[in-house]
Amino acid sequence: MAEVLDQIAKELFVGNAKAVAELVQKALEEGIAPQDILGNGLIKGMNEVGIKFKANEIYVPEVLIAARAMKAGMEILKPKLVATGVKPMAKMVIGTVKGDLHDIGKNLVSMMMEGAGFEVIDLGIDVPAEKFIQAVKENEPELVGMSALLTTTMIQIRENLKAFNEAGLRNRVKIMIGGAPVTQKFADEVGADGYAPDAASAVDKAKELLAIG
Ligand code: B1M
Repeated sequence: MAEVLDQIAKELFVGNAKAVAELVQKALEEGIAPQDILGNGLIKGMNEVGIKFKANEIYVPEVLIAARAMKAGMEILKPKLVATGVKPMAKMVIGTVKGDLHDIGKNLVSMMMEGAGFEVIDLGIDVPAEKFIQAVKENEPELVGMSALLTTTMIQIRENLKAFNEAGLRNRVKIMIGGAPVTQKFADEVGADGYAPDAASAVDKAKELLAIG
């Protein structure tokens, strides 16, 4: 594998946004295919971030800095990927539920999902059921993610699932939930398809739910 791709992965892991952007440009100039740069450079680096984060060897600030480096690389790469018609692995709509303004964890999940090759449509915070539903109708994602940080707002997830059922959309998407007060038990109770305790596990769970290798 080209040396420049290893360098991209390494610089992404340490969060060096400037170096990542320059190396992506260099890789393109060397004639490396955009999907190779994505898979064997950027995503490879971000996977490593996920592994270390899950193992508590690095923490939220490092992940945020790595995600910023990923973004810098993607800004250069995205137009080339679009031009070569490379499709994202899958599409995900994500948001923090109605009444809840916490978004740090949700943003981390979004970044890790993007880092893994998903297209993420982020609806932001305080997202009512109708907005999730509208976004699913408009974007036809395979996956919907709901984040809740308060015991008073996590019950909103139950309402959202009801609304998805009533709109006849429940079987069209997989629904993954998370956030500090959310548990697997709660996910089972409300009938969500999956739960993930952290952003790196969210990527694994999403791939498992969508049967992506
Ligand atoms: Co708030 N807050 N807060 N707060 N806040 C908590 C959550 C709280 C535990 C603090 C406490 O009392 N000890 C408490 C909740 C108690 C409870 O309900 N059990 C609380 C409270 C009470 C409140 C207010 C009500 C305070 C008040 O006004 N009286 C108020 C509510 C506002 C509202 O939402 N309506 C409030 C406000 C705020 C701020 C705005 C000041 C700020 C949020 C800023 C922001 O997000 N932009 C804030 C913050 C920062 C926190 C704490 C300190 C940190 C949360 C955080 O970002 N953690 C928090 C205490 C704490 O957790 N130590 C607290 C870091 C983040 C990376 O972790 O979000 O858990 P987390 O995300 C993880 C996982 O949970 C998971 O992956 C992430 C990364 O690994 N995950 C998912 C998250 N979403 C996922 C989705 C998935 C999968 C995994 O699939 C879709």
